[in-house]
Amino acid sequence: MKIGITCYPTYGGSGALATELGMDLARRGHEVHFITYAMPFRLREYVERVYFHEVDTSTGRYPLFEFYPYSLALASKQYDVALRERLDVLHVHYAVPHATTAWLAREMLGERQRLPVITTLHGTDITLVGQEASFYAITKFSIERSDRVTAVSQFLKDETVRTFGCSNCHISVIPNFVNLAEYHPGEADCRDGLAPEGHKIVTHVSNFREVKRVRDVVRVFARIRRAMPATLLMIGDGPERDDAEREARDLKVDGDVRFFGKLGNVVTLLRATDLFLLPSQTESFGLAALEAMACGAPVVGSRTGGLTEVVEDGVSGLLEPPGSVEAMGRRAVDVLRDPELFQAMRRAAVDRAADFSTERVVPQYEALYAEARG
Ligand code: GMT
Repeated sequence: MKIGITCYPTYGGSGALATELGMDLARRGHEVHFITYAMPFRLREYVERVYFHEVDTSTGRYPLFEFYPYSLALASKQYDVALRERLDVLHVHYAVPHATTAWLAREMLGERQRLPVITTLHGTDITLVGQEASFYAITKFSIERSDRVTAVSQFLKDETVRTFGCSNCHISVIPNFVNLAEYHPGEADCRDGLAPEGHKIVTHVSNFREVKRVRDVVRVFARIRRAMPATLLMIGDGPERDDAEREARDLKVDGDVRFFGKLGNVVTLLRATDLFLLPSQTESFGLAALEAMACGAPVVGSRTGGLTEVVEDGVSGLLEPPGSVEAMGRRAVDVLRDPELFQAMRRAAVDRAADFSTERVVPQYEALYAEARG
């Protein structure tokens, strides 16, 4: 099949998932065409049967435009690529504005070429952005006009139905997945240089937006740090980073917190991780948590949204209500202090991640494409 994929190319779960999907589809023999404004961050090198079509954002800066109409440029590109490459399907990730531009591209093709549009909902496109007054009607319209819609968790499907009604759309739940050939526990020396000898390694990966509660990450870590030697690896960047750094100084743990900024590949650091922290306000799935679990790191996080469909409380991780830093810290310390419990939880995290392997999940997308083509 010839598959077009549109996603956000920047650091974020939806772009990461879309890129992993494209790469795996190519491994399975499909031809994949990414259509977006920059090379997706996880696609930095040549992969057979994968092509990248850049939406030009440098032209069209006409003085009349105070705001560049990116959505129109994207729709035109999706239309061009679909026609030229004879795409069989167009799969867009994150509804705003991708489901809308895909609908436009399909309308432009009209009778000339059938182009089924598949929209995957990822989270904040439904729980935050899509609900804003200026986007609500068009998001609902575009979801309803997609040929197929998927959500990355049951939570997100329910949330979409609750928020938008979506009487006409049949939403399939296809969970996020992890490539176990790459994400697996590391050897003993994988921790070298990351933290002083004898330190527990605690990690957080996100885009440091408000919804991630990154100050809570630092607060939970401070409770662990009070109980034992430990180092916190903070990976990513975003609007809340300064606050997180200030919190680390205020709690006097800044000497044991390392801020790495954005990293293209986090697997090396995840393999060295003892515990992964994700105390978000809401999380439709928690792809970063799944990748950490595959590397053998139990997750301490929020009992919220789709995270409860990934992490089993008390088995492969620990879940507490958002904001419960005291409980998260206390339970994290209990596990880290008990080598037997910790090893059991580590094994359970790896086992749980295997339920979401590429091999189990990607065929579900292939089947959906085939169904959409009819
Ligand atoms: O908020 C983010 O972390 C980024 C966002 C995105 O769309 O890039 O992530 C959402 O999609 C991920 C991939 O499906 C999910 O794993 C995240 O849980 C989800 N984020 C939220 O719901 C806050």
